[in-house]
Amino acid sequence: VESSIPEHMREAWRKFSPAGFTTKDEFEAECVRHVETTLARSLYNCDELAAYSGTALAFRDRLIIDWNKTQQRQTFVDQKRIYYLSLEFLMGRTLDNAMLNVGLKKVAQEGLGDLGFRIEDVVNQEHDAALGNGGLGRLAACFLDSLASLNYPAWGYGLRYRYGIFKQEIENGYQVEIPDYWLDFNPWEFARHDVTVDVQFYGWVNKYTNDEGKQVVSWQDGELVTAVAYDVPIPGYGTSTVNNLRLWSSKASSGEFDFSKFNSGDYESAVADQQRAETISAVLYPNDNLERGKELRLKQQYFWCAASLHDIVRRFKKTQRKWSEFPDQVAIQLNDTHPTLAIVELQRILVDKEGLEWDVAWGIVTKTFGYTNHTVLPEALEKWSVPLMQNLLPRHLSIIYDINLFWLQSVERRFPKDRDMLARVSIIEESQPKMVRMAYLAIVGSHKVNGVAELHSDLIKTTIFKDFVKVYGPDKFTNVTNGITPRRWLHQANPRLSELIASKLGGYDFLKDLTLLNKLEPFIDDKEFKKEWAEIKYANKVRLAQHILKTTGVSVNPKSMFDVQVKRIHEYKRQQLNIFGVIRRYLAIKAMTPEERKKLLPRVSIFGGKAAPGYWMAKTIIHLINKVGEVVNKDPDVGDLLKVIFIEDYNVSKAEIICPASDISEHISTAGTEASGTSNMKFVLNGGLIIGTLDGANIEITREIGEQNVFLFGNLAEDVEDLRHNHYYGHYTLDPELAKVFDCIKSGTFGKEGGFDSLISAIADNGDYYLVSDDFHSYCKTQDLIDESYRNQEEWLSKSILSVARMGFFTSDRCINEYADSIWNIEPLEVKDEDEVRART
Ligand code: HBZ
Repeated sequence: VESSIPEHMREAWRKFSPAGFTTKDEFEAECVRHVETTLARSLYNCDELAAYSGTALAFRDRLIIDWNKTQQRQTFVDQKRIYYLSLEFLMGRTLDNAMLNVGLKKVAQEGLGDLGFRIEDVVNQEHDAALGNGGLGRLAACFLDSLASLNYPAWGYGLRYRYGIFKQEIENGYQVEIPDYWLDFNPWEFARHDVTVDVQFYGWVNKYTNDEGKQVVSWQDGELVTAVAYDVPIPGYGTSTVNNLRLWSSKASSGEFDFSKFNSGDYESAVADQQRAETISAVLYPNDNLERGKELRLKQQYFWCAASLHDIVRRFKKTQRKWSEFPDQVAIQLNDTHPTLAIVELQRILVDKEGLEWDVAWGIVTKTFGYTNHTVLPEALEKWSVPLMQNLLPRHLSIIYDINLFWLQSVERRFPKDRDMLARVSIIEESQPKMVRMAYLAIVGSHKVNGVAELHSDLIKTTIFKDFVKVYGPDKFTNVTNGITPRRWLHQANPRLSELIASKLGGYDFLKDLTLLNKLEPFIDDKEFKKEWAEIKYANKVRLAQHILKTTGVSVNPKSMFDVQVKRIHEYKRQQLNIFGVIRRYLAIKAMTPEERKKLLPRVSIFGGKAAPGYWMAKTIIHLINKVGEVVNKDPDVGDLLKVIFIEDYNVSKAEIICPASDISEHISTAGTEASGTSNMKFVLNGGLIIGTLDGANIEITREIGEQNVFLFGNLAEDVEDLRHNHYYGHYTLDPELAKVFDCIKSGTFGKEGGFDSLISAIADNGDYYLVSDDFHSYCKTQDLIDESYRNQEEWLSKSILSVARMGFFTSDRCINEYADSIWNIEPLEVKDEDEVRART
């Protein structure tokens, strides 16, 4: 490389290359140096935020040393890499995780103590990196952790949104959205102003025959926007591998910036152009499982795909390999259909720019990509209008038409004269306007398609993609059940439980091989162990109770059963079923004599989650929960027997407090709607039991931990269609107990009469699409069973321990190994000793 230091000068270089701190004193020196010089503060004005900054910068330096080493090593060895394309990376906080991953948390804790700070206060200063909506974005973050921890050569590619998911405030029981400007101080990113890509939009397609008689296609004019790379180091646990997450930020292209406007005095419109470019990466779309077809969203998608593909291709070209080797060097995984344009972009690069034959190029493309589907909900399947795409990405649209032509020809050969089949599998939907079906394009352009839990992967094969199974056969479709990283979701979120487990298992190896947890099984009847297990759960509940008191002003008794449902608010996830059940409980308490009440088991119902700002029904559900809370929490008849809490602004760092503190958590989606769910795994791993439907990963969790340890209820996925049909065309009867709940709401018990009519109507009058009434009775009976079970604390504890012992399967390490073996075909690469790396570069 031209920019490397000449051989004879490397000695001096090596002598002064930093090694990174390992001791407490070295940490303190680094921290103080950063506070005093990087931040220009002193011991006279160092608050917790400055202490956080100093600590973060010290750890950042540490990470960078290993990051550089990892990148050098990966470049030198140059084996196949995996590129994970995701519009969302819901990372949460970084410092605590970084300290644990490099094994220096104790050092930092003692060092900060010397400097006058408590590590928890320092860690709490950090702003969440909230570049995601929910499960899909958090999955991407868990995968990055596993990829690094398992030493896979991997890059994440995403967008550097200026505003992450909005902050949620609750005002008079209503959700209010506040912008999340999070970049004020972000020590974890490195702006690479030298790594840029110009991305083109609009313009027109020029097709002509060149001097050699060859058909040439070029995409001309239009406007350019520059993508600037921001790199985020991703450390693995217990390894020196530090991978890279590259996030693109948009700015006006310098080539494009119209200086004549400045010179002619049209300053305002010159600045406006600049702002328009910056808008592309300004904000994360806050919808989960809903697609709205906005042009800016399509711009985001192409901007990010084009920049990432250009970067990947640039890296590949440096190796001077033949194009046919591209799929041996590069695997690209599409996290949902959001990056599907990457398929089209690679085909465009290979055909238009590199001059490859269409079929050769297409062979390379399909070997490179894999596509993960995360939903079967029809309203979430992405479609883009053809006129919109024609205007914004004319060349891509024409490539899509060609892809579709060849695809339909191949279908026609297998199913001659089946016009319906052709119409059904066409990438172009013949609607008004025509639409590009992104999932179909993703399937046709990939060599593997996977769902995220067994039931979900079966469902995509029998419902939304069944014709594709007919054409391709079943082997193209596979399952990789989701998982979570035990580093964050056990070790970091629940350090005492992690420590207790380590004390019995002889160390922390289970964090890298979660199946070792099964060695806990012999302890399910160990009195001393159970006592400690129970104490830890109680302490975690006390901590959550403190958070609740501080943020809502409501005091909850940590001796009550904590019943938690935290996730995005969505009708299919059925928070309404939960709150109706709470109202039933409230009515039951009200009807009791004081003697009867004394026999009851106190409960705290805890909710949390954001509604998409435009999703009226979800916002109504939030409102109802808050109104029920207002009434119940101050009702003297009820006292401690029932409290209803809505935790504002649920996010990753709050999840880290909530998951370890639950006794029972709710995963109660209509069967067949939740692709997997991942919070179910987080709760069980932290010793909570779950109530759930036979949906998503609940089914596999049940299989692993045993039916006797899960509270299952409700109709099965296979029966949903018939039930719905009956709602519309048969005789519909509302569950009588649910009818009483509705009467109570309608009478104005929880605020203004009629305020919740739309919510009730959807169930009572409009077909009850999500089967709330069908499942209500079974839900309530199961809740009663939970009360009974909780009375027997000894048995409850045994269930809790046994469940944790059997959760090994749900580590994201297992997922990543499955993807690596069956989809990506990549091998781990350990970062060797520093000197060896240097000697060879
Ligand atoms: O992905 C979730 C699924 O609902 C959940 O069941 C699964 O466990 C998880 C990981 O596989 N899906 C999402 O979180 N989806 C989104 O957030 C989303 C965001 C933007 C969209 C569509 C979906 O345009």
